[in-house]
Amino acid sequence: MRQAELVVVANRLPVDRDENGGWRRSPGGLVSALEPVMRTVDGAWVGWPGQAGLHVDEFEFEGTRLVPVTLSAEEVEDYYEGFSNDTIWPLYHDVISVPRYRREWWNAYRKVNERFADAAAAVAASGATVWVQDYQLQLVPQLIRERRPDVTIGYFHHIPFPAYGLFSQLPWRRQVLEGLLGADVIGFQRTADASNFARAVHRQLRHETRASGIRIPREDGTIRVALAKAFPISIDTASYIEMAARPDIQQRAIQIREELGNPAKILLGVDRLDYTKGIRHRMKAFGELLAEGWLSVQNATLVQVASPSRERVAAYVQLRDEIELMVGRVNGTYDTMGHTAIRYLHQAFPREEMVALYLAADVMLVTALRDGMNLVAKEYIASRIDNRGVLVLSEFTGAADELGSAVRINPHDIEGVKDAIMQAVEMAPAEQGRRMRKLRKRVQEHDVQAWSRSFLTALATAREANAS
Ligand code: GDG
Repeated sequence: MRQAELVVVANRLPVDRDENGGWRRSPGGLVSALEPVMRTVDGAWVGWPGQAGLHVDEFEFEGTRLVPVTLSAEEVEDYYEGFSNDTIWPLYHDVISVPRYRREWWNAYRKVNERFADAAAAVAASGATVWVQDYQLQLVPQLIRERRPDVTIGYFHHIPFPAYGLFSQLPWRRQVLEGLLGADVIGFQRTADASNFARAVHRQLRHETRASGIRIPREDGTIRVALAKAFPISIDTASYIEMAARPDIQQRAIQIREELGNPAKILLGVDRLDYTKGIRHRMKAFGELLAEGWLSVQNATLVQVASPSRERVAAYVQLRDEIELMVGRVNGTYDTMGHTAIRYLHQAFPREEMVALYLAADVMLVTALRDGMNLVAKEYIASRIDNRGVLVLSEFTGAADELGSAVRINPHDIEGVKDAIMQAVEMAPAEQGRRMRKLRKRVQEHDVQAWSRSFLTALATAREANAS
């Protein structure tokens, strides 16, 4: 088979197994971001097929070569659920939950990162571009560089990069920084993340950091420059606009409102069930507004989609219990036969249903305590082709850097969240339109295709700079 000019390396392949043992395209934003690029070059995608112990040979899917990396059940536990989701995830989200540092997990992480790097090194054509995705694979850039000094390497970090005071807790902080520095371009969601990274590199490795990049001395005395910079990710905006214009989806939005008993206002939360998303803070604020009589179940319902996530990690099991206790209490106190306070859905829905929910929602609540970007906020905006609806947005999301016309909140300040919810519920249509038009302009001009283009352009520039 021909070697690939562009190799994407991500924890997951862009496909899911279907009932018949075949493959279907997974719905993620990254997949639609890279699809146009992959179609124009000889592309390959290296990733885990999603099932422990599943061994599959490489195969071609919709014109892209897919290279599966096999993980044993034990590796899924240690590398994925352990080090990725119980060490790095909580640490990088400002220790909202306590990170666990276990040496077996780190050893598995290293070993699995090597396997991904081997697979990528084997498929890349001479002088190819390799683009590594996210925190599960932080060692891969350097491991690829060691194997294939001829390729250009990019890395994009989808989650926050924490301040040095927190990052320095990590027993393997040097190895992680060295792993990331193997890339020519290291992309982050926000400028603050890129600065935190540069500072960690300076404190730990003493490399000089300039505006033009981080200067890494090579063994032969020359310098290699790695660029650490913000490339805020976005969504496939056109596909949301298209879905929002579909009569069947608009009809479904009307039906959702009817099924909820026609409340005057529908508030909506959509999140993976994750402790970073501030679901409890949002419910607390909503519950207090009901208790104090500012809202009633006849005039307001909160729909909370909490899609199942990482269900074998203890912190997620506990969070689910806490949230479900809270929903039970609020609903038990305020529900009537015909109206509910919180319609809680611990389920995953098709994208069409999500867009119908976005269309039905008068107020979208994004109350994350820490979030790399938060695509839900952008999806809501893209879907509001009627220029109505209000986005309440936590300032601790990457999205807050771009979406200045949202109603901003500090989710820790429950009184502030209550005020923001009331401001959103009572906002006049003209004011909604004024804000929504500005927000829509941003997500239309800056979609996920623009994101991948700008990253790949920076990578091409870095290649030229380091070659000269
Ligand atoms: C990470 C970073 C960063 C959710 N439930 C359902 C469903 N979803 C979709 C949403 C959205 C996506 O999942 C979630 O993306 P977010 O950005 O909100 O959050 P994370 O999953 O934490 O993503 C984050 C992102 O990476 C990209 O860089 O923004 O900060 O944490 O697209 O719509 N989709 C469907 N059914 C569901 O039930 N179909």
